[in-house]
Amino acid sequence: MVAIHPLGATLKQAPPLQLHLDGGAVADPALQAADARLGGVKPRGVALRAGPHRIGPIPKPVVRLPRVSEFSNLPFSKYQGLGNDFLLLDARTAADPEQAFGLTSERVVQLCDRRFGVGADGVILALPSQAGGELRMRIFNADGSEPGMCGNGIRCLARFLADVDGDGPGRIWQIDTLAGRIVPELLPDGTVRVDMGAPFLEPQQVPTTLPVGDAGLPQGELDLDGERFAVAAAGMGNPHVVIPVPAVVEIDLERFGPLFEHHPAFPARTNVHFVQVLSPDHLLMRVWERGAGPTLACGTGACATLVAMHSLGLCERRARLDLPGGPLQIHWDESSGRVVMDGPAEHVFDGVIPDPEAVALSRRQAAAATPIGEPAAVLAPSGPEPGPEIDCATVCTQGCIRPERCPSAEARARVEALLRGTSLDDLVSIATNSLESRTRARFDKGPGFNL
Ligand code: ZDR
Repeated sequence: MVAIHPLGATLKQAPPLQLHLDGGAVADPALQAADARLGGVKPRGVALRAGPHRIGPIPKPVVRLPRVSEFSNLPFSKYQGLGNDFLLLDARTAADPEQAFGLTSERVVQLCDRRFGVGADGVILALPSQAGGELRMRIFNADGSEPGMCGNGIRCLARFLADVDGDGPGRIWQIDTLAGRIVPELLPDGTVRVDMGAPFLEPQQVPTTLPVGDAGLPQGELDLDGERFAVAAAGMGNPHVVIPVPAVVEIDLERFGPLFEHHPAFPARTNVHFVQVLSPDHLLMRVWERGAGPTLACGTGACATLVAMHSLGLCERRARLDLPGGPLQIHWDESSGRVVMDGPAEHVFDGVIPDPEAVALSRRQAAAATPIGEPAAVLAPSGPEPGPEIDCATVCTQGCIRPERCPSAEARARVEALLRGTSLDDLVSIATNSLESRTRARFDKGPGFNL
């Protein structure tokens, strides 16, 4: 039986730490500095002029990953924020951005599958701006649905943009999302601070059928599977239900997560957060994400949780929220009403998914070239469109971007074939002749040639 934590009750004592995961908390002065900077930011939904971007002292582009227009293949980068992982696709310069990569919800589901695909909690597209920002973000959950916002995802997007464009600390992006303008900033320690905007506390904005209660946000008690929970709800561009409990470790997430997600009180379904108060500035959470299931972290969820818990009188306006993947620092600024989130975002790896049609064609060619019963001598190169020549030393510094036609792999294969088919004596003789002919060439150029 799950005990109900009475909403709005004053905190008596911090229960013992049960799922504590240590991590790099960000010092308060840094957050205060952010508040000062964020003071002038206009409310979400208002079309803003693209603000002047503060470009840090770090040099301009060093590495530029291939653009969608250059390949029929699908180049992606995988990033994670506290173990909430995403595939990042850069369609900022695509000729037809909305059609870029042929993304359908079925394709998203397949890409996110951890066994039949790359594996991720979601797919994020960087698109050209439409509402005055620098760019636009679209996010798709692992089930192919499209939420309005994603806190961990936008930190990952900021880190990705900085890596691709060669930007450094101090860089701020004005990013348009379905939830309005969101403003991430790269911090000196490599983590990302995000101005997440003001929370939505009206029931129809969340959306929820729960009425606004004494705490000033949607509240109520819900029956699930014979158990009763006191809950509060808040929107951060996507819906969240927050359920304070004495011990999150005791919650059967697989049982109650889906029941809350699909509860009729949340007509657009909801993200689900069980939260335990460790101290007034330290909360412990477990997350069930709409469209993704149990995840290691949830940025918008941590923001909604702090807003709900503070409204209920259960924590301060600024707190550390420990998620299974690590901590986030959240501050609900009193003067601006906006929520600021600090947390990490890390590059995991880059990859390329070959165009399925090119793969199919190449297999058909290989099959046609192989007499039945005999093995193929050489596999046909995959893909009918060879694509432009690339300089591996420049574009492949984060990993091979075109493994199916990799010039260095070809060169390595030729060298290996030479080594396999040549005796040591012959190799020594080749090297000696080569040295001799190069030396002779230098002397032939006459005196004064600079070695
Ligand atoms: C929880 C989330 N990953 C984040 O970090 O904010 C957002 C993903 C979108 C979520 N699953 C939803 O609202 O459907």
